[in-house]
Amino acid sequence: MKKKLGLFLSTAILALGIVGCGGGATPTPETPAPGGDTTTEAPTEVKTMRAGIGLNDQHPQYKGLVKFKELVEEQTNGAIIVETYHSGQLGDDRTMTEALQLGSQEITIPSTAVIANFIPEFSVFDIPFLFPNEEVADAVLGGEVGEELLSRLADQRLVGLGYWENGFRDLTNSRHPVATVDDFKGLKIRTMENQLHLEAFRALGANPTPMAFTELFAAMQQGTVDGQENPYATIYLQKFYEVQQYVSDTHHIYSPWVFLVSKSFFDGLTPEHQEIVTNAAYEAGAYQRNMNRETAAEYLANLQAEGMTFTEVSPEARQEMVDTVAPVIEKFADQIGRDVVDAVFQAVAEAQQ
Ligand code: KDG
Repeated sequence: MKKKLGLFLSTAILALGIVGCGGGATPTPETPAPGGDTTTEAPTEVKTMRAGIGLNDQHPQYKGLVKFKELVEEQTNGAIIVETYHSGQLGDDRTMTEALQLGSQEITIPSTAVIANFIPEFSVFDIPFLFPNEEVADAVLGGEVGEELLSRLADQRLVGLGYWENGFRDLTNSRHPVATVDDFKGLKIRTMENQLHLEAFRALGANPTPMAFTELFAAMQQGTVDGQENPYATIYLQKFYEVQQYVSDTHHIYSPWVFLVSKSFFDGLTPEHQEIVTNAAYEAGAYQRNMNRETAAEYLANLQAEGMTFTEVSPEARQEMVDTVAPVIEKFADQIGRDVVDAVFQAVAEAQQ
């Protein structure tokens, strides 16, 4: 677990690759290409990065992406154009990640739960109740183990330019308030497409169904599922309150995103442009994380104002949830990799000292 970001970046910078210049039949981007600085010389070759996410254009994730676009286009003087797409316009999270591998899309920002389908070690961040708070998450993800996991993406023809924040996930449903483990019984819950999530919800007594985010609203509306779990920002901004009645602060998983770039595209950039893109992804990530944290309480209040019933989970009830899912973590530890699990738990312990 010793590799550092510097080593990873210099390896990526040295690697030779094919330039992905964008193109192809895609929907119209949501943000226009920049006018550019007319007083400066126009770049000879313009490269396009198509960036797609699952959430809508009101979400802090999209606002962070727009920030990234502004930084990159300004700092490359228009030599790199970023087209932004939201609401699954380019496909669901898994499809977009595969498109990056193929070089037919340049950027996506999926949850680590989705990335675990490509690199099982990423499921370490799907361990329920792993991070007690955001500060510990920042320390672990920004530390050695977080960076080392990002370096493993290269094997999957992906480049990981830092973690962004989806946030603590909370349960909603249309049936009844959930305050204790008993209340999960029989609830049909949509989960992300991730084995650990599925088993954790089974252990809690729920009846989980994996599903792409793009299908979720309709599934709740049609009653195919009773509920789902996501941070307050998503529950509010995606208008889940229109089809869900109860929300509980289960905070069962802190969900990180990874800012992914197609490796074939990244390898084809000049070292200078690689640095601009890398720094912009980190800067926009910090901007997005702050926005998430500043707005979470407001979004919960908005959900209640929209008529949702809020249930607070007591410390005792949360501890019962922790104990109930503990055997699932043990079961998955080998699949994730004991060395990674141990390194993450150690980093969590150190961050709390
Ligand atoms: O853009 C990323 C989103 O599609 C994803 O993070 C949504 O958390 C999500 C989920 O529940 O699928």
